[in-house]
Amino acid sequence: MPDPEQVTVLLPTYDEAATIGDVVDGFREHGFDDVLVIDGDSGDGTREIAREHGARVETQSASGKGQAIREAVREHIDREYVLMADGDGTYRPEDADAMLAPLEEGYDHVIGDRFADMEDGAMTRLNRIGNGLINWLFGTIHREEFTDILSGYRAFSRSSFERLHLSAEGFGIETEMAVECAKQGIPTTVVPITYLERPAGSNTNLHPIRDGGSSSSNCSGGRKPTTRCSTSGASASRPASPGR
Ligand SMILES: Nc1nc2c(ncn2[C@@H]2O[C@H](COP(=O)(O)OP(=O)(O)OP(=O)(O)O)[C@@H](O)[C@H]2O)c(=O)[nH]1
Ligand SMILES: [Mg+2]
Repeated sequence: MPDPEQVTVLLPTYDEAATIGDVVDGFREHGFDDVLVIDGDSGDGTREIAREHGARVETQSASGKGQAIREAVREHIDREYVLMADGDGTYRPEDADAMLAPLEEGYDHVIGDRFADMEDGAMTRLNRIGNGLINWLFGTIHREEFTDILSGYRAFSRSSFERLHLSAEGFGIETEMAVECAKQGIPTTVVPITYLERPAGSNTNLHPIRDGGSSSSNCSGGRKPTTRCSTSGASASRPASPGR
């Protein structure tokens, strides 16, 4: 597993005052000394709480989760690896080691599979169905089995992120990252994680119809021609040079 000193934990937030303190504490207690909160100009004190709990805090220059992630990685992170999660307490710092380990085994992008262990109430029935359709569509078009392309728990090398052509402003960013990993032949793998229900008192930013629509349209990869890349089997594309 990479040394925590090589890793920045990246947390995009918009109005997550109810949870951000515990989330920052969780990752710091797990040994990560650089926790970056990229905030969408929250009005509920998210940034102040994050700072009090020891995070580095930046306010994004525009809006949307996608824009926030792109700006954060390109302008505010210089470490080799990024561990991206949400600020709403749905992803566990305890899964961080498993997420990061493949980055030293030749993979450049890791997707946390929420369906491996999903807490009751963590995802609505409608969202489960939408996720299933989007993952099926992605697999059919790109011939890659990434299992859970909408997952917000990701680990990746900063150098591989720079190779992705990303333009999604909002929640389409996860789909776009998966599409680009397939297109650019980025060695990608999937690891099982636990997905928790949002704690009481925190509110979703997701709109299932609007955001589901943008994710499924991103699935095809827009106007660029679809290229296939090598597939190693059930759940991953092979690293270019194992054991790196
Ligand atoms: N910086 C930034 N973060 C955002 C923005 N919109 C959402 N986020 C954050 O992105 C993360 C994912 O958003 P969620 O609302 O949890 O979306 P979701 O996980 O698909 O939906 P839930 O099932 O309700 O948790 C959270 O930490 C949000 O606070 C934004 O415009 N800017
Ligand atoms: Mg969430």
